[in-house]
Amino acid sequence: HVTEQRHGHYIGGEWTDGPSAGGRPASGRTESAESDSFESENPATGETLATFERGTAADVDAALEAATDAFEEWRALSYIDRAEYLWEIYHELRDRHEELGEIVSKECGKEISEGKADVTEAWHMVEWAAGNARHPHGDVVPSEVAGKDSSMRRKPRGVVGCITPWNFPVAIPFWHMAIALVEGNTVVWKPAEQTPWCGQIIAEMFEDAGIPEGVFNMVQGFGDAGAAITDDDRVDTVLFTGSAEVGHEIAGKVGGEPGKLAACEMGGKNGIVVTGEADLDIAVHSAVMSSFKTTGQRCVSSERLIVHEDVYDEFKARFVDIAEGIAVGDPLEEDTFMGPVIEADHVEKIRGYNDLAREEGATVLVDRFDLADEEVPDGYADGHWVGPFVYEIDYESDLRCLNEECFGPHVALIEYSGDIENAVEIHNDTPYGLAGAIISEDYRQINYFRDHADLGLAYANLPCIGAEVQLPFGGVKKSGNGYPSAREAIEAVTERTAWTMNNSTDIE
Ligand code: TXE
Repeated sequence: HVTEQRHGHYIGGEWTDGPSAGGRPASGRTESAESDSFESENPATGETLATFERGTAADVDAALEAATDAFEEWRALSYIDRAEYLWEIYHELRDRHEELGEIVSKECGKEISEGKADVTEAWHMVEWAAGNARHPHGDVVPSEVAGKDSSMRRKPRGVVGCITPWNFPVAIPFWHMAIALVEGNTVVWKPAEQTPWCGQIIAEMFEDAGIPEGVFNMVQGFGDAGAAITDDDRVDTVLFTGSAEVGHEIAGKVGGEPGKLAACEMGGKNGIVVTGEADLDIAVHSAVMSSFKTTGQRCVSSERLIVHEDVYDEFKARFVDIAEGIAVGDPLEEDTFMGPVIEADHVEKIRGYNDLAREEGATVLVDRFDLADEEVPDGYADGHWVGPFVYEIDYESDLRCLNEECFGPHVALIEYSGDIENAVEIHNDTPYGLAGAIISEDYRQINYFRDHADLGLAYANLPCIGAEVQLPFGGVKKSGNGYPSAREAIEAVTERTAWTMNNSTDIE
């Protein structure tokens, strides 16, 4: 449905340009002079893809009213009935896999197989959440007193506000929303401002699935619209994935409100430890995949490779060789490994971190930041291109380049000596704690890493790159408070009732 027309919000079961622009139906219309709009851009070409209404507090207010009004009827449905709507969306995601995968690729610059994988991950999440409707739920607990039944029961919390980033524009929204909805909550969602087209298609899927009006609402817009969601008293739970800066602000604000809850997942300064007897084929593959896939813009991308002195030189030579040759190019071409980064400002952010590493004493091993003209695909000169930047540096605790998330193909090699304890000490020496990996053939070192690395997600002999929907996804330290996604999100979107019932006539 994305065409030259301007696209609206989906509020209370209607496409609308929202109260801020007069509340007219949005579809079929051309242009509204009264409200602000914004454009979705293809980061590979710089061309405009489509134009969208820019949501304001008034539009969020209308969406929250619709979600609040819809809550009682939605929660009254059985789990199975609620899950039926999600199964419809599951089929839509499968049916529109190619189309939506291509839109992801066009709108956020991901190489096409990754664009499609974003959609696959979304339906995995929907499958898991909808399947949950037939799983045991709550706990029966033996009572301390004969003749009494005790159990822990779950209830939906009410209205869930979901705020999502651009780097997984289809998967992350479903990580938040699928479980919130099946548990009986209603939702107000704000997609990232960089990926409104994906937001539009997802909202169309909910419409096509016939979800009752007001149960799912989508307001397009920027951080001010996000803040209008988090700050409103009608919102019972906020699920957020995005930057540490905004996540901490939300966790602080919402966490201070009685009865409100926020679960936030922020980024990381992720690391891979390669021990002295590691299999270097696995180590190099893992590091390349984790550091360069999605052009380094995954929550779990690695920016620090902590390598034992016994294998350092060989690892470095092999990693550098691959980084020199990695194919950067048109994300729609299957042989591309890295597409562009999301936007012009992000190119400058990455440039800043590359410069900072130099200033802090790095020896640069690969600098393809400014791609040679012939590396940029024909006709794509206005895209947001960067290539790999790899450096080695002597570890020091307070170097900013080893502590701050760059979110690009910017990778430090750090040599360590001695035991796994030394590697883990370096690994843990950042404010973050999202994802990390150990590459080792020694199970004792692997177990030490598992038990002592400050991480929400830890991998052994695997690229630090993915996530499974049936496991919790979230971080420790600056990387998060709580789990806005996957299994543990149930805790954030349900209320627990400790239920005790007297089955005897004894009233003591
Ligand atoms: O994040 P923001 P951005 C990191 C990564 C990246 C940086 C900035 O380092 O370079 O964050 O990315 C909405 N109240 N990660 O700008 O601003 C915003 O509109 C409520 C890591 O994309 O946090 C968008 O929908 N909402 C991360 C969402 O928050 C607000 C993935 C995320 O935007 C808001 C993405 C406010 N005050 C970026 N301000 C990960 N977890 O891996 C903005 N938003």
